[in-house]
Amino acid sequence: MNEWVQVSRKQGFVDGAKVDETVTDCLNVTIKRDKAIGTLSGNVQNITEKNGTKMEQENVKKKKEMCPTISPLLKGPISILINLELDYNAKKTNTSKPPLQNWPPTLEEVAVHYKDLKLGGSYAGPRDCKCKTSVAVIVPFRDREMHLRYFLYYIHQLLQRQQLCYQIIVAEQVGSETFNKGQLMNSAFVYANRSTNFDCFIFHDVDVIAEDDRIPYTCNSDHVYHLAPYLDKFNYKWGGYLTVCAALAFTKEQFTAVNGYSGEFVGWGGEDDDMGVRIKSTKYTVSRLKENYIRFKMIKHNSDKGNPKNPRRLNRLRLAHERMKEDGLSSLNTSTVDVIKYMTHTRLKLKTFMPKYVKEVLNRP
Ligand code: UDH
Ligand code: MN
Repeated sequence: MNEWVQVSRKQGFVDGAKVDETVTDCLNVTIKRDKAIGTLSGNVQNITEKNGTKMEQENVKKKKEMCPTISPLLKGPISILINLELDYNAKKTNTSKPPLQNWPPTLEEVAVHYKDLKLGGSYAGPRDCKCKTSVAVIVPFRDREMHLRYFLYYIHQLLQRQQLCYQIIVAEQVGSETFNKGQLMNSAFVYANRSTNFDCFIFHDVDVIAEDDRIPYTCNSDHVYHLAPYLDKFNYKWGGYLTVCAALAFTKEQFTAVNGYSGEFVGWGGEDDDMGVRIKSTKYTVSRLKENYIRFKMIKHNSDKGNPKNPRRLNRLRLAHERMKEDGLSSLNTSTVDVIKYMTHTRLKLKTFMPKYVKEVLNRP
């Protein structure tokens, strides 16, 4: 039996303090802590006690009942506050509103708000019942700190109301290479499987936020589940494309069957369409819910510097079928520069690699 380690919040400031203890994550699997990051004054995590709080010990002793199919904590629509310039609906609503001050909350404020999180951004489920599913939420990321603050503030609330066990894993690309979302997501999937036995993996854009807590953040073993087809940016209408964008849920079997995402789409576009083709060639289909509460906000933003539109994406897509077996999880060779455990999330710092065909194109005289 692993020992519980209590993570307490204390006054003070310890930034980047390195701690090597072993901690216990949401499913009672032992993981190595890579780093404990101190946060702003008034909210620092210190490892204080090896045998855990009384309440945690009692929870372990007492056999908990399974949580109900429908969580009693759900409230339905979530009012999401986004500063006006970042909101697609701003023009339709009240444009005279002043910008929100001190918003979105900082990572430290999010950590203070969600008291039951464990280091690394994981949650062991409600105190009074055993969660039915454990979910890894994987977020490809670079240089979107503001979006991440919104994302974390709202996602923890939703997942906890759904009585799930979960961990938020942010896969951050480091270095100056062009953004490679596919490689980041594959790498985070491999990382997640190493530490915990998750039932479900949700690949989620950082700028997309669910507007209702009834939108299930779980998996379906028969279908790859496309959570977020209805976005405010497109008036909550789905165009019926093959692409599977914004948020997508796979079981381990499903993600393995498609060999993960292609690692060959460099820059913006293509990898989501390619995933649509991959899923189509397996026994799985894509499912989308139709209830009118399936609504997502997308935070408005400009194009990112390191993520230009990929001019070769359509060309690559034509070869999607042929490449599927060799290109993806099976060809992954990103390097992990660091793993940082915040209270709100685990951050993988990853270096992606340049696909061979891109190198060849760049090296042409
Ligand atoms: N992402 C980052 N950093 C980057 C690029 C992408 O974190 O530099 C991640 C992030 O999770 C984002 C996701 O990758 O949500 C998808 O990238 P995106 O937001 O650029 O994709 P989207 O479809 O792009 O939103 C729309 C084009 C943006 C140009 C709009 C000009 N008006
Ligand atoms: Mn976006």
